[in-house]
Amino acid sequence: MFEWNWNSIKAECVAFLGPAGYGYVQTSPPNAHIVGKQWWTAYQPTSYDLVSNRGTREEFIDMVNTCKTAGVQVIADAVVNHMSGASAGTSTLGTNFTHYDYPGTYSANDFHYCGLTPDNNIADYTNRDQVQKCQLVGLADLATDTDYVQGRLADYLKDLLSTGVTGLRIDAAKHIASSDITNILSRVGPVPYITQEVIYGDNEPIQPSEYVANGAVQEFRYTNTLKWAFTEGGIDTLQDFGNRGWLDSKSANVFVANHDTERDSSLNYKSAMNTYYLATIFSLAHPYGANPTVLSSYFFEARDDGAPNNWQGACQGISGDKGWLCQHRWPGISGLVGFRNTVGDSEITNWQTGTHQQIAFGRGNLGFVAINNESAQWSAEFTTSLPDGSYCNVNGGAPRDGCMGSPITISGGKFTANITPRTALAVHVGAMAPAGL
Ligand code: AAO
Repeated sequence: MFEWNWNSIKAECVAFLGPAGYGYVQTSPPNAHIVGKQWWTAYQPTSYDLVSNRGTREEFIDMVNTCKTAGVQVIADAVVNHMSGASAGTSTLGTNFTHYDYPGTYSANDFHYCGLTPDNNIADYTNRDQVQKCQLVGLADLATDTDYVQGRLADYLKDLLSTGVTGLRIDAAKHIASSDITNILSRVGPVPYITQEVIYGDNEPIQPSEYVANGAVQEFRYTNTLKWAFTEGGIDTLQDFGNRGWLDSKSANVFVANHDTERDSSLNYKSAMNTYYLATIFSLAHPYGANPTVLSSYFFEARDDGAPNNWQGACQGISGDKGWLCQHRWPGISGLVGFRNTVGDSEITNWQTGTHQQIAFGRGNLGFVAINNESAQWSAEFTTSLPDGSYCNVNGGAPRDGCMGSPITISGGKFTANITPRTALAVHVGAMAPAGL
């Protein structure tokens, strides 16, 4: 829930996320940061007080507890590689800082001065020392290899856990040696879920696989490959991710877009011809990536555009296409959350293709999905391993009050369908059509 404030997430856990079956909600960074309206101010910490543009410590704790009661655990985005990029300023807490001095938290000897580039900034991603000891885009680089910094970061993470948080996203993990993260986490104790941002780059020495001992790792090759497949390569190339040299499925945190890639490189809500929606349906239906993430974000014109409406996430009531996008509520996305919860880790069965941009597959005998990423209708007979019966098409959303659209009748494992251009169909045993439909 990129940039949503705590009160809004709290309300959304009860109103939608819990009932739809989302297991976790990931928040933007909760700690104090530089002031400003740009979204990325959140990625320039000034201290570990939980006072941000998104709310106070009390509001954060209230949100975490309410979400947990609604069945949704909370992942906090932990910015632990660096402090601010400013030479001096005031924080969201109202205190003053300079680039290498954050009174009460860090002072000059807690930072790396890499001395490897003229401005101490990373210039060459093929140089491991630069990536881990120089400054990422001018952000004061914490000496995460020192006892004090490791202890201070562990204290912050312990404090987050004490609020009830059970998951952490480790921001810019590539810029911290994996062994330093291991050390910090050993001081924290068990953390139920960790995902680390380690962007795979061609010819870079630091590999995502170095980090799996600490928890899940974000697999950006998946993000890039989905864009390629849905826009040019063909989605019939996406049956198997097992032998590409990527992260193992159980360690891979996958997504169609995150808050950076939606601005820079991946499919996003502006993508033509429904490819973003269909790719998200695919990522929830396909078993690769034990932990798929759905981005919920907001309309933007320029890269830096900050959150609308004073960070007050809302899915209704603010002028439609200029506000919060609420992707987590899109019927096909929330419907596929129920699909994924039902099919669990079942293997792919009954893989079928039409053209290169038309695929269908089952998940054991529990679910079946067909994706038509083609500008023509896909009329076919599909073979499934599902029990005979009448199913709701959950691409229309969760069937709380009956199916949206006509039910799909499976007989002898088979059904026929006319799938309209650029749409999908998904059925599972947890969403049978009510009798009489
Ligand atoms: C802001 C201003 C800056 C200013 C700075 C300091 O924009 O102009 O210098 O303040 O005053 C966010 C924003 C930044 C913002 C920053 C701080 O994105 O614009 O800077 O907050 O406010 C690298 C890191 C990765 C990082 C990414 C942005 O490895 O960790 O850069 N992401 C996280 C967050 C992000 C945040 C920060 C870190 C900082 O998710 O929101 O920044 O806390 C290659 C490398 C990657 C590298 C990228 C971009 O990736 O491999 O490691 O990410 O380049 O430099 C293909 C290639 C792949 C390539 C990718 C690029 O996929 O295969 O190699 O394309 O798109």
